[in-house]
Amino acid sequence: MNISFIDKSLNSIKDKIDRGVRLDFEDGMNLYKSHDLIGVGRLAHSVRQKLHGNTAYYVYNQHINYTNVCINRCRFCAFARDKEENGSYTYSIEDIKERLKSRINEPVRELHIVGGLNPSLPFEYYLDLLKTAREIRPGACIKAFTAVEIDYLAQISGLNLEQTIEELKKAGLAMNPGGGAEVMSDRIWQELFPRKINSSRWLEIVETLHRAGLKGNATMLYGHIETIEERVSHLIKLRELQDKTGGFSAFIPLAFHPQNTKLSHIPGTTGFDDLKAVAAARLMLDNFDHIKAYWVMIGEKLAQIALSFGADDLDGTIVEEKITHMAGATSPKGLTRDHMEHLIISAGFIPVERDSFYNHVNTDKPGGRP
Ligand code: V47
Repeated sequence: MNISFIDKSLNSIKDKIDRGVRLDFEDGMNLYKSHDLIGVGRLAHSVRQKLHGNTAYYVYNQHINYTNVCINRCRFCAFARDKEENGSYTYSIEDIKERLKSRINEPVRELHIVGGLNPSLPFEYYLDLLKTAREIRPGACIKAFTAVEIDYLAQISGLNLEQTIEELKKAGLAMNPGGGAEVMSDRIWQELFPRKINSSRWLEIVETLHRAGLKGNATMLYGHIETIEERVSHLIKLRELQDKTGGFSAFIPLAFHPQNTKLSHIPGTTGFDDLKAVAAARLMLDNFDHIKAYWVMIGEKLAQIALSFGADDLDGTIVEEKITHMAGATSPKGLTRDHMEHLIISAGFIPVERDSFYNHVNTDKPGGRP
């Protein structure tokens, strides 16, 4: 493809992409430093089109944040509370049953289940949670517990890490969401989330999950105190693990929302940052099949545009997102399937409803709809 760049340094990156040569750290830096957003976006779009043509994915999902009580108290988080603090909550298994049953007439394909590290909950609670979800929603994939929660569960289960994962799998765990790594840098770990596992433990847990046969996602929380060097290095660490295990399904850039956090003085990300994060990820993560534009964090309008900047997936319909909305997100709390498809079609793509593993569902209907 012929692309005339405003930023001529993108020519050498294009040349590497054309020759199938992996981009290195310096290329990643150049992508992030470049002000030629359209040029970077066109490069990312060409890679996205090769992989997925005009397809744009979404999933019909339900989020359950079972508790916001958390001992980690990360400085970027507006969701967590201490046990006795105003606004703290923990769902009982009965509450979770009710939440699942309240949407039983909807074709939910994926349950996204994450929460804080609440010392009042025993390991059996997590097993019951999974078993309950599987019983009420046998047709949905249970995508639950980030590496941070898995590490914690291994501490309270009385089992080793591998055995803990096996028990969770037996109870219904099928996949892991990508949160918890934030930006893999010791500096950021010490400044923003020193009580949480560090990057080497996060990588170790995720590798163990992948080796146990569980696919998962990866994320990067950007737009706070990180440097672009740290962003590029984060992407390269993910790419190296993916080379080893092939266990990552999608990458999701997460735009930092500062409201109600200890970092509320930091301005939120800009549209430029958000599109650049999607495009740079598409170009650097050459061994990831999917890049999600998470509409909850970047808004549905920008997520739609991100489909032409390297993203191939808008994530899900959701309905009750809490983590970002407590930090000031102004996006809706959920999208109807019609609206999701409208966003995709009006951006020139073909909507395909998927399950958690990117199998197409409802394929007999145009646009994958029942
Ligand atoms: O790990 C916390 C982030 C993550 C804030 O795997 C914040 O399919 C922005 O991981 N501003 C949880 N972000 C969300 C997550 C996720 C979301 C959607 C899909 C998937 C998937 C995973 O949210 C946390 C943290 O990185 N987060 N606070 C905040 N103030």
